Amino acid sequence: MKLVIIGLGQCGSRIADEFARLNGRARSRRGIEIITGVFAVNTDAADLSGLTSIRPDYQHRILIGGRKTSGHGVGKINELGAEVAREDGDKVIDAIRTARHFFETDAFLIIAGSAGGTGSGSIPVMTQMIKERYMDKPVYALVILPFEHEEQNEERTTYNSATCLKSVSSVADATFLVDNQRYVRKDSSLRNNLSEINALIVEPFYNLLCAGEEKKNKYIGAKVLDAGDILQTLVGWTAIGHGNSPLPTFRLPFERRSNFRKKSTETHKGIMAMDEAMSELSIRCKPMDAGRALYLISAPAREINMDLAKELGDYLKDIASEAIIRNGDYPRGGSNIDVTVVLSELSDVEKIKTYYSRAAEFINELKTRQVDIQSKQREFEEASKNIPSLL
Ligand SMILES: Nc1nc2c(ncn2[C@@H]2O[C@H](COP(=O)(O)OP(=O)(O)OP(=O)(O)O)[C@@H](O)[C@H]2O)c(=O)[nH]1
Ligand SMILES: [Mg+2]
Repeated sequence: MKLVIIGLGQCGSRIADEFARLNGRARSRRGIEIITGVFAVNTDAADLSGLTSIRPDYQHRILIGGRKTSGHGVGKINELGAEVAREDGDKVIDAIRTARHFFETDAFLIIAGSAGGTGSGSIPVMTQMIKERYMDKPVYALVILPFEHEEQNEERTTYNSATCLKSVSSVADATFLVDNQRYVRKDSSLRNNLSEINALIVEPFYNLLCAGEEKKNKYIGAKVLDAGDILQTLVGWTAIGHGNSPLPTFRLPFERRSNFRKKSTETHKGIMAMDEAMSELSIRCKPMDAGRALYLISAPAREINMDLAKELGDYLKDIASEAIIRNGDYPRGGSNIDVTVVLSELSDVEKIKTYYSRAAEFINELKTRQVDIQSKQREFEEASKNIPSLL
């Protein structure tokens, strides 16, 4: 499957930069392309020049809102981010057309952090503009939710996230949710290392996008997971994850022939990898709430067999019993069984509901504060009523 990637704001641009590297890896290691164009869009000129892998020209690193922000960002006001996107979004639409292999694109993936200003405000607007312009291609959003410490310190963080999520989910074909905080738990030393978090965020897309693009027979699975399966799976709120489990590095030749013990070891390793994928999903959610799901097994050809595929299918059906499940196998990779899982059409996501209710409280508080301020101002004016003015 081939994507056009558009990163908005600092967070979105950096993750788009990471996708550019992912495509470089697919090209150099596997000789295939999974991305037809990568663009970064920001109101902040300095952030755009800090990227490393996206082409360094104004058609791939696009500055918007130059007049309003003088190239310094919108300072967390996502309404301003939305306004700037409405005014300058055409620059992005024009740039997309220049992508050399644009006609091969299966879908768009638009990325932003929900808590800032530029990305959070512009992602719903850009998604809508691109959908109107390219009606035949699905547009997916990848939204990065803030760290817990950001939510605790700043009400705007929650408010921006709520408005961003409500708006983008109403226009995007599917919205991938990525909770920054989940990546901190995986390894606490990552807290300050956003670039390592970004690499973890894009990793599950690697095999998923590569599997359907292979041309050589030996890398084509018995059941190929291609763009059609992915497009059919992605609807509404979506989580993605992957896990892997190492295979023995050395095996005697006679063990190659499938015997019962080897099969059950592989199945066990496959289940372990799927377990990891489920517990490392990009957002905490209940598999029971998924209306659609997919899994992809990637492993050396000799390790993939019918039992493994069936066991993983049964396992996923057990925990996501309401979901229509699609699957595939991808005979690639060296020393791991790798399992990618996508849960989509989620009917409930606790974290999003919390954003909505906290933002509603915040709006009420703002109204009360406003009334307070106005009455204090009136008192002040009243007190100065009998004082002569020098003007
Ligand atoms: N995973 C990840 N999160 C990031 C990164 N950069 C920023 N964030 C998160 O994104 C949110 C802030 O959004 P930014 O992208 O910095 O804001 P912006 O869209 O540039 O908007 P303004 O700077 O306000 O104009 C916070 O929740 C950060 O934790 C990054 O490189 N990776
Ligand atoms: Mg910024």
